[in-house]
Amino acid sequence: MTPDFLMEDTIAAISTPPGEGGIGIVRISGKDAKRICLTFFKTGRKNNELEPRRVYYGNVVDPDSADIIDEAVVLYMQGPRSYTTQDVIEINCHGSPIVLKRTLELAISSGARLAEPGEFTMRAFLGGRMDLAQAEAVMDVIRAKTDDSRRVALSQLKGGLSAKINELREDLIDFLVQLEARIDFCEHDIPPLEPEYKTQRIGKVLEEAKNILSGFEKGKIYREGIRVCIAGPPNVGKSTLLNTLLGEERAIVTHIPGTTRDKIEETVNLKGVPLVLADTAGLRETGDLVESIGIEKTIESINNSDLTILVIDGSKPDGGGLDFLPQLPPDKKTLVILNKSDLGIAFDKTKLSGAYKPETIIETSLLNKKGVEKIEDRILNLVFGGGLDTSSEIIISNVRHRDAVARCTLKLEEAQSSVAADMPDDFITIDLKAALDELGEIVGKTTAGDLIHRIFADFCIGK
Ligand SMILES: Nc1nc2c(ncn2[C@@H]2O[C@H](COP(=O)(O)OP(=O)(O)OP(=O)(O)O)[C@@H](O)[C@H]2O)c(=O)[nH]1
Ligand SMILES: [Mg+2]
Repeated sequence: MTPDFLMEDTIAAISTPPGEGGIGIVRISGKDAKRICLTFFKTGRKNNELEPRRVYYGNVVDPDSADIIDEAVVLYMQGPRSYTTQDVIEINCHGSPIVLKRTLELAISSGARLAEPGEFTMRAFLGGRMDLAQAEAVMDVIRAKTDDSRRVALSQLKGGLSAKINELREDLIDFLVQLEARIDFCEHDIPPLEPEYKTQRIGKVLEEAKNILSGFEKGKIYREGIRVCIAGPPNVGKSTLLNTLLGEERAIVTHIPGTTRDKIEETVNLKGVPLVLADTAGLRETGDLVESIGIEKTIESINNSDLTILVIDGSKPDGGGLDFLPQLPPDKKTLVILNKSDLGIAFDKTKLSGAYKPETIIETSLLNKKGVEKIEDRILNLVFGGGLDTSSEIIISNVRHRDAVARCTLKLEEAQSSVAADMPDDFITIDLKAALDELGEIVGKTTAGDLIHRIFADFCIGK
């Protein structure tokens, strides 16, 4: 792929979040960045020039009206030693939406084009400053929900995943060279490879690829969080549970059944793991239109969750009304909370024993904050099976990477079958080359242009 035409225009965008702030930054990247900036940035010196790696104080001035838009500090980073590998200008203004908009408009009227989402990082990739997996990690660092999420993303940004993938690619290439040599030259020049040797070489890469795959679920959780739906009959303490886990009075709690009508979603940090908690409308038969829409949302939320916390009123023989509960999918991870234990447990737990394992049923009194830690431990246990170490292993978190590794393992397995069936080496090399391409897609060595555009379209503007 020739990246030149994608790097041709000079692009500009507001790189700080919308709204008011102490400072706001307009970023410009491309060969005309400096010229464009100098058409409206005035340092007040005789020669209005910018030297690389220096910081300049001056004014942003509309060249047509001579109107001073704001004071600003400008940094000039000369390519290739910049984020995008091109000339980059950062104009630090006051964090005012109007100032930033006017400054961006001046950059555009002076010849820059409005950057597309992720276009600065796409240039960093196309310019060879980072590979595709690293570029994708930029957004994961920005969006990290907890410190552990950040650590996983940063390790990918620093090239941890890329190094592992490149190691596997090198292994495959090295083996392919040996096979190709035997295809190209006749047998008496080089002795053929033993089938055991071939199996061992492919098997090693296959095993490592499978190891990477097995860490995906964990990685995805760090990246996106666990979606937890709190559901159950009305008035059992669902909103109390949300507030307790959140540590603030987010949802309204009253003694009136049907208090929560619309779904409330909040993210909490549970020992480094992001939980996206949804408090929902209590499930019951109702003639109320608003409430029945809320109940539809509850059922949708249960279906979309990774984990359902079913709260019931343990002090009542009927659990507060279990008849209206939807059939939970059998493979759904579920935790059952028998709440209000301070009033005595009247609910017969054996009613649950067919459907739920005893360790997933917890008695609590949320009013007295009893049993909360147990809930937290069981959530982590259900999702991770206990293990929670982000420091040592390579963790993949991105579906695109997972799919590529999965396709790679399929190709390696096909190659193994060809070896077992004593097929000629050219058959084996076809599968190995396909496996190699799949790994190349992760780091961007064999990735199609339109896919690259799609990947960066998921970024925010100005990054
Ligand atoms: N005794 C006792 N009362 C509790 C406990 N937990 C919650 N409550 C009370 O139960 C009532 C209902 O609590 P909510 O958290 O609003 O219940 P909910 O399930 O969200 O109810 P809806 O939104 O109506 O579906 C409130 O008066 C709470 O104070 C508990 O452990 N013990
Ligand atoms: Mg509620």
